[in-house]
Amino acid sequence: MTDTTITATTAADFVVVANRLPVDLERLPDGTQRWKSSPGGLVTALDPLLRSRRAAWVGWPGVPDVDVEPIVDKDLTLHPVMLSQAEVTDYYEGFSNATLWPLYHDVVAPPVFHRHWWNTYQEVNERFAAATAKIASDGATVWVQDYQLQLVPRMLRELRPDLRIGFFLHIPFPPVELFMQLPWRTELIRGLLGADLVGFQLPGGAQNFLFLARRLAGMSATRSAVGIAKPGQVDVGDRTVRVGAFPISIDSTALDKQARSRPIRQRAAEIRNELGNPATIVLGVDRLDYTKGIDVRLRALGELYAEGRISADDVVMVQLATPSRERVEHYQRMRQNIEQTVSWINGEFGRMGHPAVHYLHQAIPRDELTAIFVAADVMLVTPVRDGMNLVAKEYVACRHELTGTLVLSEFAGAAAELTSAFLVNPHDLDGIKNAIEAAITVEPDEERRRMRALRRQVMTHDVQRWAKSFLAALGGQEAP
Ligand code: GDG
Repeated sequence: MTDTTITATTAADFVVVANRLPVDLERLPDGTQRWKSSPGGLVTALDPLLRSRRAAWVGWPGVPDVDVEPIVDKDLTLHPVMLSQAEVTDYYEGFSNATLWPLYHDVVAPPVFHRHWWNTYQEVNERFAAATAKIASDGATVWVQDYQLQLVPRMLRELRPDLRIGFFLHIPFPPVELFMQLPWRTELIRGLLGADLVGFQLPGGAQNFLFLARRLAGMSATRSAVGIAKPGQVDVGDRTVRVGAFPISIDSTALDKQARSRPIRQRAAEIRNELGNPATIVLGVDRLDYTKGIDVRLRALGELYAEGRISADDVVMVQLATPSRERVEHYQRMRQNIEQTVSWINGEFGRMGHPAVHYLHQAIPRDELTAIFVAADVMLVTPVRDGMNLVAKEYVACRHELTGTLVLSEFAGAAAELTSAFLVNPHDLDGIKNAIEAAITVEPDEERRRMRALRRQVMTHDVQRWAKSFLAALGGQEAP
């Protein structure tokens, strides 16, 4: 142990390090603050592991300029990392979301490179590493999450060589030619190589990383063995870094159970009614992000209405667009563009009291979202690039009656597993239009066959299996 101030009660054997804590701090109008739980997929996935040992979570509480004490939430210690408003601007909105996010998503928007953003990214990563070093017990397992914290593995290893460190990237790892644009490319690769295991969603990301480790950091890398949960390796001095693909998933059993429950089924019927009982409900659910291809699917739908291939009397679309990164400039322009397209479609093809597209720019409660998945006949998931896309898997988990069709972009990580969806190239507008039409008019036999195959994959490959296989590989074992 390098830090003698840690006591038995604060030292943790298992530490998750993520940009955000699993709870958000909320500032109330009267100036007081309170914690609000925001249980995401990661918390659900890790829940059994977090409960079974002395566990901690290091992350930012979501509000700038507040320095709060650690809290214990059902046996899990939460360690808030303080970020100033300037750091949120430069590290989070800047380097993470205006440099790395577009660069890692095939530069669908031009990445912006600013040296002062990079400096802040380094400083904030150092703060996360220091906070983790302080609370991890001797030989603890630490699991660092995602693109905001790629320097943490190396920084943490320097502070605490005794730790076992895993890193998982939730977004795509880009092709070598694109990654090479980054002025700080070598530092990032070296940062990741501080881990014992670096995990990606797909084997392609792992391969890109292995190539770059050899090229930029001069390491000797073995590429041949890369495959799902079969890591390749990079030799870094006397250490070996394992590299592999671990496609993330959802808590399929819990969602399936919820979708079968009476209140959800009742609410789904109500939603259908509220939408005017159309023959077909088409659904899109996304964070409002330019990678998600919301514009592409709206355009496809609009052209189908315009050509009379579908009619707003029987086909109605619901597009939920959760507000996201609203202070980043590119997101503001994209929102305007999408909202204009929605207005165009409704103006041209809607009727009084019967819009063709129901568009909500709001976060919806989880139960309501499940009911919408149950109500929808066709799910459109058309990102131009996506690490995985959990929405596609969630829709499948809600379709126990084997009805419903999924139109899925080939450029979502989920397409590698969900091969029985109607797969589309999101750049091919005619292809998307044909797939939407095919999904709406599918024969019941084919609909069932496809959904059965999709469910076989989603129900057996759940998020618990994902976490277990990553941690088994981190512990030096092959995944079960
Ligand atoms: C990143 C990667 C990767 C959406 N709107 C509401 C709501 N959601 C939930 C969905 C789903 C989650 O948010 C979104 O997950 P995705 O995977 O679709 O997308 P990202 O946020 O971009 O996630 C992605 C993921 O990390 C995991 O590794 O799959 O590729 O980009 O669970 O249901 N939930 C509620 N209300 C909403 O309005 N309650």
